[in-house]
Amino acid sequence: MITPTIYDRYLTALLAGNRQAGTTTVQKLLDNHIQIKSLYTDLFQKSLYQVGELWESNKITVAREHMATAITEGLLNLVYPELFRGERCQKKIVVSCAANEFHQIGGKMIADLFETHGWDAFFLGANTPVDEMLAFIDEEKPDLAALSLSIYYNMPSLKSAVSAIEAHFPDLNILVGGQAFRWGGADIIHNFKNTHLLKSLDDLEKQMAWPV
Ligand code: B12
Repeated sequence: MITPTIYDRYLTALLAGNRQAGTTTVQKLLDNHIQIKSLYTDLFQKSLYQVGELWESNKITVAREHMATAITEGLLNLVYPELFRGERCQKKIVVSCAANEFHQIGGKMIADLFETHGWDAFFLGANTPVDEMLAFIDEEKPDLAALSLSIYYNMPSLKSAVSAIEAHFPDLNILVGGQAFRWGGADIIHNFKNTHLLKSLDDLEKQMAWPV
């Protein structure tokens, strides 16, 4: 469990650039069998949202925000051995960010969570051009696709990606999510029959046995 003391110690280490202390905290939580979902939301996501607020209110520099983000991406790799422990279910998902979307940590978490449930998760990262995404889906023939969006003004880009995927792969279900949907966007998704907006990792886990 992530107590307020653990969280505060972690955030202090993150902002100070103390990778060793950050690693120790995360490794201890993993050794104590913390749920991956809790580690992701209650430590990594929570601290990065706080970093975002500090950055927005000019309390930390862009450089310090970049450093905290880079450290978090490194710490996510500590979780790697945990991802593949469960039984494999022979299902595939392709997870990506839309074109012009550079926030990739949320999408990576989605891919990781599917991996812990036995899926083969292909994570394409940030800013994937639509044509490249289509070509990859065609090569891998996944059971499901997922798109992550953080910036609301990138909604047209997400819409283009969803529209192209549905046109080329009419039977493929598409999950969309990310903090861009805090500011709206659900109406856009309603126009696509195979596209489903999920608000959180809890909602995602409920859908994990997606009927594909
Ligand atoms: C790190 C960061 C960056 C980095 C990203 C690097 C990287 N490697 O990812 C960089 C420097 C590139 C960046 C750039 C920008 N950023 Co920025 N960034 C952040 C920051 C601090 C953390 C992002 C993060 O990783 N969060 C943690 C993850 C885990 O959270 P998450 O993405 O929400 O994901 C969770 C859920 O949403 C969900 N989820 C996510 N995807 C999906 C998909 C599916 C299918 C499902 C089911 C669920 C799901 O699951 C995840 C786990 O729970 C945020 C602050 C914040 N509030 O997040 C600002 C933030 C997102 N950025 C912001 C802004 C404004 C920008 C810039 C426009 C700044 C600028 N002027 O250049 C650019 C835009 C770049 C672009 N075109 O994309 C604003 C967005 C405000 C808004 N209204 O849209 C924020 C909120 C900062 C703020 N104001 O507080 N940023």
